Amino acid sequence: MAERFYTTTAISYPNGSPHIGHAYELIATDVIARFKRLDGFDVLFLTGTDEHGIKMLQTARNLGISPLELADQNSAKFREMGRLLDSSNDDFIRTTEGRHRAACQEIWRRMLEAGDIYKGSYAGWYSVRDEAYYAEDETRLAEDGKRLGPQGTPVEWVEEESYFFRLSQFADRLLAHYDEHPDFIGPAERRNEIVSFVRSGLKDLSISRTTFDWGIPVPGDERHVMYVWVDALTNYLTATGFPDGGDRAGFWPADLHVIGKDIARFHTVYWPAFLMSAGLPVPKRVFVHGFLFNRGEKMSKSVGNVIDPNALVSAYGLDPVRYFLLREVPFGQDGNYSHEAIVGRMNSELANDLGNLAQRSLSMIAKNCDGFLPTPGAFTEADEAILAASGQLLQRCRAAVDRQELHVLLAAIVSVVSETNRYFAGEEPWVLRKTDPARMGTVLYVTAEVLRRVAILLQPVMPGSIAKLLDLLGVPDEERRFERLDQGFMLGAGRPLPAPAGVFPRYVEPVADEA
Ligand code: ME8
Repeated sequence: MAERFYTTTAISYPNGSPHIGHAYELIATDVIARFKRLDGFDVLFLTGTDEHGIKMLQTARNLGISPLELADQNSAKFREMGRLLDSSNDDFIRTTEGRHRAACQEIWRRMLEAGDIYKGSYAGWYSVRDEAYYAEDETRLAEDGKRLGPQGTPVEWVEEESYFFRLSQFADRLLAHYDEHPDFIGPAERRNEIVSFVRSGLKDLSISRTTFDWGIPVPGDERHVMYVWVDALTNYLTATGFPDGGDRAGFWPADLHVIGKDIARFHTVYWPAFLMSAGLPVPKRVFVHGFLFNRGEKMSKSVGNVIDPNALVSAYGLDPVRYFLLREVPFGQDGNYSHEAIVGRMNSELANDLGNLAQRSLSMIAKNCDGFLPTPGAFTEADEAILAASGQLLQRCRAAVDRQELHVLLAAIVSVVSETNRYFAGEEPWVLRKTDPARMGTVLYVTAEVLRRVAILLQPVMPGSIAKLLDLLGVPDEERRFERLDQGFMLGAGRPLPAPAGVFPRYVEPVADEA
């Protein structure tokens, strides 16, 4: 039976439309899921929306609709974004679903039974208008002596009954876990930050609210709703069928949670502590990616520079956008997006290096070999060198994907494509056409074989365009999995190839309409 692999994105807040940060995370996780499927794993890939909590309630109130209406409208936009981006997620979870309520209530019961939940009171500066607590340093005194919150609304000192989770009791167990599982948090810088945060001591966590009811009721005390992060994190378990079991139960613990840097603590401190308390296994790895900035500026709705993924895809096409986002920014670091950068990558690496190589070699086969893949003669040193370099790619790519170094995956492939271009230029098959047609056939065969290897490995990143390229190379669907990159398997000489066609168009600046 195939080995299982379970990966997730964070679930997004549907209190607005999806932006490029959401698209980035979904695309990256999709590449990992597709890579694992092609590599023979039985994959479960989950994404979805995080629909409870005060933020949703406030946004809905401002819009004059119910929080569920808001969630319905925007969750549909996130689902739509998944389709637009060609995301291969196997499930899309909404935290307002019945299956999720059951899972949250069960994990709560288990934490309670373990003695890790107690009732206490929560105190702080509370804004009735915002329905939110603020820390003292988030508030300020107005001229009339009234205290105001960050939104300028009056706050008052309030004490509220709340359930608490004994997070303070978990520091040692968490530190031991980080120690025994050095790969639990990636990349390493994030791991170090979390370890020092936990070393500095943990406070118990307030995990219920009574001031609003847009959430999952606490079992046995329905005046309380669960703190949104207890609810949100549990989504990963819900999708495996917890607590009922079923077909997906074997997917827990998750192999990989992919999240952004602002929510690392929730996933690497709170989440494993909740699971340890409930007697459940902890996920194997949490990978923390960086933030995407619009030319260095953080995106926010108030700054008005949120990039709509729809706009990007219609400007450049889906696959160039997928490629660009993973190629440009080392995964795990912050990065910038700009029109010039995407056009640069698209035209130099996709249209020129890969697209032209395919177009030139396949057109020569069409013209000079009657459209049949030529039969190669004995391989020269140059042939062997490029075949060896492309033959090592699978191993390099696997290692990169297992560490979520998606930029390393692409860099490895790009370097083989460059090397193949040098090989092709150096062998001058257009000269050989006259002087040594048999040798020309060998060069074209080797080039097509290297393109096959590169294309098979690029499928997860650009599924649509690469499917076309593999069609042009005469690779049938059943030969597109990574097992076909094993030593010994090569393109069958003599296959008829379809008429060549361009796969990676150049980006041309649209000409402004003359008035
Ligand atoms: O945090 N660049 O939801 P969310 C890259 N509901 N990634 C970004 C980004 C940017 N500019 N902006 C946001 C939540 N993200 C919670 C998660 S999980 C149990 C609950 C990432 O809609 C962000 O880091 O604010 C997070 O991983 C994801 O998008 C969803 O963010």
